[in-house]
Amino acid sequence: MSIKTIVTTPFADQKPGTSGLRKKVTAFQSPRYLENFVQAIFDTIQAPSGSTLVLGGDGRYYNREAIQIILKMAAANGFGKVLVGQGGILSTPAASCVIRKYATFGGIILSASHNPGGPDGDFGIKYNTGNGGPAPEKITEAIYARSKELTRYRVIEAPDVALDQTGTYALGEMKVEVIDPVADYAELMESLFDFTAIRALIGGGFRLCFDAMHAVTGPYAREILEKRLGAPTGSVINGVPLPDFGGGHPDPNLTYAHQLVEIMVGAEAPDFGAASDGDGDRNMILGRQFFVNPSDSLAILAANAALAPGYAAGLAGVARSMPTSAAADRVAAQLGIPCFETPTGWKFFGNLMDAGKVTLCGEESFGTGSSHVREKDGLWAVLFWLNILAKRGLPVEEIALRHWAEYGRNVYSRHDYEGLPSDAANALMAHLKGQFAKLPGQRFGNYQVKFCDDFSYTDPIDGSVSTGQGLRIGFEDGSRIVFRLSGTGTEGATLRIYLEAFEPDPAKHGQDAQQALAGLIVIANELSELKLRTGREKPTVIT
Ligand code: VG1
Ligand code: CO
Repeated sequence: MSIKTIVTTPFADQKPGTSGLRKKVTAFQSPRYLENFVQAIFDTIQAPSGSTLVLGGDGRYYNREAIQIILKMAAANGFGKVLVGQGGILSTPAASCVIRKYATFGGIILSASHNPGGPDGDFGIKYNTGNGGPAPEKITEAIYARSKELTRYRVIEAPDVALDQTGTYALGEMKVEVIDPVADYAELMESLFDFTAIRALIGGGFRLCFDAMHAVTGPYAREILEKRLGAPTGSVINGVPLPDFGGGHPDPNLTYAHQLVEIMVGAEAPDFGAASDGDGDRNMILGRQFFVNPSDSLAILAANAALAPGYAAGLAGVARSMPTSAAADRVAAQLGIPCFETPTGWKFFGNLMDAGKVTLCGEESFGTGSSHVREKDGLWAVLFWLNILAKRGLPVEEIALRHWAEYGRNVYSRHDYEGLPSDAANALMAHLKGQFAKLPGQRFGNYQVKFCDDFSYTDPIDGSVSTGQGLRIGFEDGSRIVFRLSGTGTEGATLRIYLEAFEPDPAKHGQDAQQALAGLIVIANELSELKLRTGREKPTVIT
């Protein structure tokens, strides 16, 4: 088998964002683009000859083609074996699970997560290290640096590998093992949660609806929820992964998961609804006519963790990203465990989990997870909720209301403005930052500014520093506004405004978040000159 060295020239734009390199499919299809980035990964990670790699993706358009290219490049770069999900499928948490279980050198995950797919949609690629987690910034920066100086890549000439049958195949000197993408993951879930109790709950007439949004979780949810836990066939909707996600936007929020939302607000609504995203690492949890904010979900899981067998021994600590509400902090304080505040993106949780400092982690963006893998995990969160519901025997809404009554409610919302011109978004951020010197002490209605800063983080384990992670304006009463630009989009800029206020009074806990936060929303819009600078009257997505 001949290894070919292909001469190339660098692309200037291969800088990984919050979660890997995401671009339009057409960008990845342009000659040498994918190859260059993959070679930059291989050159950076310096895997010893004969190492094993995990490879899979969320099934979106171009997944199969990319897998064939990466396999041939892995063979040319001295890997001994690649574990690939059947059909090229591996959800992000399942990839993390497989990397850890088989102690591989690392893995490559093909996904643009919640971004739309199809020929005109998005594609993405990211590298995960041997702990199963997204490569830390030190490595992603090195990959980017390497991509800018690349002069050649290596690939073998060989026929494509059959991906649709499990089994072991030879590709040059390298072995390709096509594995069942669900089995290892499902086994891990059974080890963490009380499947017997959940089966009894479902057997007793409890009804659930899981929306896989035509993305990667379909096969996982069918196997676990319908087959192993006995939910009636059809409990999983949109369960067949499609290359274009059925034309939808596989983002489990109130806007894009509208089919599920309509079911859950309807008269015949089931007891429990959930959805996951393109690559299976996000989750949205709904009760009957009730939405669980992801920040609250993290806090509720932490408070009830002892009910799940995998967490009965207690939590070492919890971690949340900075824009996530402080609801989890209150639970941690009561449990007497530490709570860490990290920048946005799962890569910042890895060191804390590896060091045994935290067990549960979460983000406001529908991401929750634990040290069982090193990625956020959508179905894991769904099973955790089902475990809690089975043990407590209360409706979702009642669990949330009782939680707030005990801890107080961190009323929370995120407003996203998608597809803004980058110049306008950058100028808005600069304008905000320019006011920071004079804001502290100023009063706006009922709110007095206590502090403002641009969040930066020093990793407590390796001391690495990450700056420019979001503009924070904190008020004397503990409420706050955070402004951030997204690092996962592929078109223009997305501005995220995160709003949070604390409400101790249970009589007010039923209030609509947008109403409760109305005062802060006005302040956020005025301080940022939002309308003037973006021309937008209202957010694209409200969470
Ligand atoms: C978004 C979320 C962030 C999440 C990231 C990757 O990033 O805000 O919390 O970790 O997506 O999730 P950003 O930079 O667009 O705000 V996923 O499910 O897209 O891998
Ligand atoms: Co995702």
